[in-house]
Order: sequence, then structure tokens, then C-alpha cells
Amino acid sequence: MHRSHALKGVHAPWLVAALLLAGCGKAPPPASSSDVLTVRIGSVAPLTGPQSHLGHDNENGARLAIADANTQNIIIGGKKAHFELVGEDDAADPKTGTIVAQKLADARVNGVVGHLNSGTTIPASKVYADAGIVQVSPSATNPKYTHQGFKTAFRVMANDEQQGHVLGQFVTGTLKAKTVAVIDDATAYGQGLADEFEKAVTAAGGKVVAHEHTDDHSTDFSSILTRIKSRAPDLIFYGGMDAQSGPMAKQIKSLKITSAFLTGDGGCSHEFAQLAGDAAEGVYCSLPGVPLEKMPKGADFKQRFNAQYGEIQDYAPYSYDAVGVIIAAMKSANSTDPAKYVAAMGNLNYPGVTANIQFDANGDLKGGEVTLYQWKKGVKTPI
Ligand code: ABU
Repeated sequence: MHRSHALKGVHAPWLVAALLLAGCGKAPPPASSSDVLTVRIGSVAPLTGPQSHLGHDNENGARLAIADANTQNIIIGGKKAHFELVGEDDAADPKTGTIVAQKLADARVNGVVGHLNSGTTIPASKVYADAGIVQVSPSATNPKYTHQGFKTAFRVMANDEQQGHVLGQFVTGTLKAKTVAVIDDATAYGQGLADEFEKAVTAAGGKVVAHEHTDDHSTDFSSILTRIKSRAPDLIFYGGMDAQSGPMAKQIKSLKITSAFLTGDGGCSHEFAQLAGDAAEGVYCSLPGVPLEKMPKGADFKQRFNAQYGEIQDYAPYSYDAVGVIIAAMKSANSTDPAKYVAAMGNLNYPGVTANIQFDANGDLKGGEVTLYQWKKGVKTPI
């Protein structure tokens, strides 16, 4: 009698079954009878501000990987995994980066792809390490990120020690530049790469005649460039992002500076060519990895990404692979719990879009490559 009263108005069938079974002395079914396992992967990048085009590029790379994974009927721990992207905006700001990282840690996401910038990735990595959450950056290249002893930190591209060395060799060896001027944006990435570049140039016998600093929001470099013009270097190197390298290339041209101009990966995007216009012609830049057309599955990725999201800026394929390695490790460990699958990250041999991905003991990509390009008629051409 009492029981029928209790059931009145109860519409959840599992609850009715549970109550009836409890009355029969049998164990009730679990609260969720679903065979679907929801797996949440955070993606953090600047989605607002001057780098938002790069942030959306990263996020869309991750989004495409998640959409692909959801078509693959992936079973983890006996359940069909359904992957969800949790996108967050850190505005390329280190403080916001740690706030957003804590938000994802509190939400207990199963893994994180990001952040985009070294300046946000490095402080955020401590938050993820403390929470035991696996983090894979698709684009942060400052070596410090993977050299802090955090077992949760991984990256899927060559770091700036490698990039700076290749750039230094290129300038002194291939271009035969004797004097260089260096400008950086005073960020972990820009200044870090500029310092590595300067080290490599000096070690190869080149002379650094000026080293100037700007920031990642400036767009007027006329006083810096005027000072550099008076030193007449063979080459100007910029360590920073495309929102600065584009206008800088324009101002180099308008000030009739004849030095060659070279930037690292942050200044080497599709957006650079848009911002620089015809001043892009002849500019050199470097990108970790091999050209997209030489990547194992690059052509297919490009065609599918272009159809859904438009031009690739820089790092979308790496973001795609960052999701891929997390899921591969989950499958290998048969668990979506970072504490259980983190060990599998170190044993992966993952056939990604960008490379065959294996990590070293620090979480860095083994055998990472760097490619040099020159802009020719609006096309970033490998040299
Ligand atoms: N790798 C260049 C852009 C991202 C960063 O390291 O800050």
C-alpha cells in the first residue's frame, strides 16, 4: 500500500525498476543504464583578441578530430565512447590561461589540447599537473613547457631550441648573412625564440648588431625599425606572432629597408600574408614540421579542413593530432582516466597527420623537424 503511494507520480522507469527490485532483495540497475561513455576534451586557445584567427584554427583542428573519432565506434572500458570538445578562450593572456586551466581541472575534463601560446601553456601546465590531467600543446614551442618535470605535459611539434638552431644555421650558412638585427615581442615564445636564434647566429660567427623589444599588441614599429635601419644589418629577425610580423613587413618596405626579413612559426601564418600584402614577397619564415603536402595524411586533412573551416592558418593539423594522441592513449590503456592513460602516452607510436608521433622522456616529439619557407606571390613556398 505504502509502496504504491511512493510510486505515484514517479515517471522515471529506471527508478520504478530499482524500487521494485529493492523490494525483491535484488540489486538495482545502475543509475545510468547507458552504454555510452562521455569523454570531454578541453581545447584552450585565444578565441578573442589579435590572435583569435590562430585560436579558432587550433580549436577547429581539435573539433575535426573529435568529429572523426565519433564516427569510429571507439570502445573504452566496454562502453562506446562519445567525445565532446570543451572550448575555452585564454585570450593569449598568461593570467587568463591559468584561470581557464583551473576551470577545466575543476570540471575534471579527461584531457586538454592546448594552450596555443607558450606564455599561457607554461603556467597552465602546473595547474594540469597538480590535477593529474594530460595536456598536449599543438603549438607552444618554448622548451621550458616540457622541461619542468611534469609527467602530464606533451607537445606534438619541434621546440624552439631546435627551431632557433635551424634558423641560425640558415641565416649564416645558406643566406651568408654576417650581421643581423633581432626584434622580439617580450613573450615566452617570441623572446625565447629570439634568444635561441641569437645564440645560434653568434655560435656560427654572425654578429648581432641590435636586439629590440616590442609587445604582442603593438602594430607601429617605425621607431624600432628606424634605429635598426641605421645599423644596416644583412637580415632582421622577428620573434613573435603574425599580428606584428605582417605590419612589420609592411613598415620595413615603406621605410625602404633593404635587409632580408625572417620570422619564426608564429609569424608564418596565412594571416601574415593578408596583413603584409605585397610586402610579404621574399620574406622568410620557419615552421616546425614538414610542409602539409609532405605530411603523411596532409592532403586529405587540408581538403576536409578547407571544406569545413576555410584556410589553415598554422597549427590546425597539430591540434588534430593532439586530440588523436590523447584518444590513442585512452584506447591503449582502456581508460579515459588521465591517471591511468598518462603512462600510455610515453609508449605511443601514433600515425598522425603531421608525423609518426612518439614522445621522449620529457614529453617532447621525438625527431621533430623544422622547415624553412619563402613567401612567393602570396604562397608560402618551402625552400
Ligand atoms: N610557436 C609559436 C606560437 C605559439 C607559442 O609558442 O607561443
